[in-house]
Amino acid sequence: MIDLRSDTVTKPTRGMLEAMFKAEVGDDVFGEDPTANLLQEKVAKLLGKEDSLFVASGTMANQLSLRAHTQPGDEIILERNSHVFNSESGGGAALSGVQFYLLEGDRGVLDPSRIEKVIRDSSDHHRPATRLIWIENTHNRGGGSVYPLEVVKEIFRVARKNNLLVYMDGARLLNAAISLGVDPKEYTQYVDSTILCLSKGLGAPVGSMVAGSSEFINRVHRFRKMFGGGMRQIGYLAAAGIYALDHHVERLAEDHTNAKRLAEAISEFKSFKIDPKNFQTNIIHFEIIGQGMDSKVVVSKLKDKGVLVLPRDDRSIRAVTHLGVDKDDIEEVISIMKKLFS
Ligand code: TLP
Repeated sequence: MIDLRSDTVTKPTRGMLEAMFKAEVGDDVFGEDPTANLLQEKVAKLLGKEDSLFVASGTMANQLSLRAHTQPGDEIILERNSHVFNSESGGGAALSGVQFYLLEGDRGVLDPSRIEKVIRDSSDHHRPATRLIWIENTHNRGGGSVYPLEVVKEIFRVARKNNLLVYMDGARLLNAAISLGVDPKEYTQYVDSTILCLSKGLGAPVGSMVAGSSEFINRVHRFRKMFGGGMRQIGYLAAAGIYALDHHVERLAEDHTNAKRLAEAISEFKSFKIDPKNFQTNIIHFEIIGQGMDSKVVVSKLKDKGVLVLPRDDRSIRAVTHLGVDKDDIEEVISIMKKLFS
């Protein structure tokens, strides 16, 4: 099977498994896991923040950050297709008691001037308190779209002017940085806190990192414990994360090239519509325009030929490249699709 459903399907490489096998471990709830401590220092340095913390998943990283940054009743400004709003089981309402002010983005990317218009008047007690501007980079449902640095800088300026914080769901932050050819700190200098997932394109089996000020991470740490996310000998998992950061960052560019190649090939097929220019990283979306077909049909025809993709809605499909699929696999997918759909 060539699995293009998500970059979460990656499995540890041999080198990663060896690094995990050799990891030195201790009880992380006592703060005594040397490999977890090393990973946390490494990520704080990579992202230019005072501290970072290993947590179980991207969802947990987002939810803990939301809880640590806000009070119940606060309002968060975010894009309407954000992961935290659509795909985290209503956690923002359930666990933090916050409400969301949704804006429409351009393939997920928010316009700073529109953000500024919806910030609440803090002197009016009828209004909820706007607390946080939440951006997602790359934006998953936007098609792996990359925030331009200038836009993040301007969002930060608007936030500071209005006494607000900026948070980045950077599950795929390194895809964004690699795509622009910049150091991730170019982004993180303009956000108060961010996450980074180790178990997506980076290929680790488990784990995400939250990074920010020491005071913020201390709060996140407390909530991680409260929500049952304190884990013991996590060095085995942290070792996979360290290996991923040492070996799998630069290669994200290959995933972007493979996604671009697939998008360009699909744009030639009569049954589908896609503008390859819209896809800068490892996620592509294509619309079904062929008669008598819908997403279910396309997904099942591809599955019969050994290719897995995800339906987005009735007439749209998502495909994601990652370290488990190489250039030859992509050529194979193109030739299968040519036979089925061109
Ligand atoms: N996205 C997953 C699934 O939820 C659909 C995927 O396959 O794309 N932020 C962003 C931007 C994400 O895309 C995801 C996962 C998360 C957070 C949550 O990460 P996990 O799955 O580790 O909880």
